Amino acid sequence: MQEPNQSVQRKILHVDADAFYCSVEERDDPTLKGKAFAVGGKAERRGVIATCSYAARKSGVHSAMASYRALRLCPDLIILPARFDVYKSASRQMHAIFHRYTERIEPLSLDEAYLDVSHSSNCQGSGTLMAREIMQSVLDEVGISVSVGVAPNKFLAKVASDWNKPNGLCVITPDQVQDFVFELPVEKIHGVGKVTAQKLHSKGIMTCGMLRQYSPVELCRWFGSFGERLWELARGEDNRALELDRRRKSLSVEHTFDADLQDEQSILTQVKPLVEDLSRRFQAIRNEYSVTKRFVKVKFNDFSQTTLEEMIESDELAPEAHFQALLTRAWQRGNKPVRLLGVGVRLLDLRTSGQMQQLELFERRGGRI
Ligand code: DCP
Ligand code: MG
Repeated sequence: MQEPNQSVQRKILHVDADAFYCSVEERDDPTLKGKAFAVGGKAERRGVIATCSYAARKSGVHSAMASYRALRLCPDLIILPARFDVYKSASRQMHAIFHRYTERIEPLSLDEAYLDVSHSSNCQGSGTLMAREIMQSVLDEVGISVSVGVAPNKFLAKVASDWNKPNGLCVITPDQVQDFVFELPVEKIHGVGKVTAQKLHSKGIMTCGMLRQYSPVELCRWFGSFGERLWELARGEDNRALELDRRRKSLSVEHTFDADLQDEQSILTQVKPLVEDLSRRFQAIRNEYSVTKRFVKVKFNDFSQTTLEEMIESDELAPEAHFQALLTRAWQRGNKPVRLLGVGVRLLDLRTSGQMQQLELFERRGGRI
């Protein structure tokens, strides 16, 4: 569900827990305090770091880094296995706190959410005071610290929550927006990844202030349709409403193998358990979605990767055979040993596509009348 676009001044909070998994681990084992530690997979099983403590970050360790590399950078690093149930429960507690302030919440991940408090009467409507209370309540009740950004839109609220991390609060009031954005490095802009940032830097554009010298036409010539968006964001404008109910667009499972798969045959034998896992997960949501496409992902031993997808035809063979055929084609693109395989499906949301009502109607007629 998307709320209607309003032109009224919004008051948005972006809340993001600090080193989330690690904060939860430290809460449950205070001897970890101040130490370089991480949550992730074992180096000898080719695991990766999910997150690491701020002490570990000083050595250059970061999320998504291979654990063996993290240990090379930081030999004393303690790597703990993930306890997802505990993190989920901490996340639920955080959300219960958010709900005291507003029902307009857009969750982005377990530890991160936008809150639209434009119409909240708590704290006499002060976003700053609500942010302080939320930080304190999460600390008291969940036992971890969060950082909060307060701003008139989503783009700036997210930048702000990162500004004074950890345990930081950053407020950008409407009259501070122009000054704040003027100095903002372009890589902080929502949607600007490494490639776009490099392209901007190569033109000498380092900050949003510099970006403002260019017209939307020029920016569109360089960046396609994203150019127009860049033009707006460089002025601190972002009219995106909160997505209050984020629906799934795809479902996938993937596996990193302990040892590289060397040839096509060994790849094909791995497809069955992956597809079974995917089917099992799909069962849980099959009343709400139908599938439109299947896709596969192959990551080679040099970390390059490729994905391939195809429409799902109505008269299909066993789905496993389809995934096998697709994986073979994807593998042939690199023709190298493989460290990771993934299989997935793109989903059609039956609720928003109107098919749910039809299905319900059909079932009621068929079943009862
Ligand atoms: N996570 C993960 N793999 C990644 C990135 C993150 O498993 N590549 C998990 C672990 C993080 C959690 O998601 O604890 C939240 O991700 P964040 O990006 O918010 O990172 P942190 O909360 O760990 O640190 P920060 O203080 O920078 O927000
Ligand atoms: Mg976080």
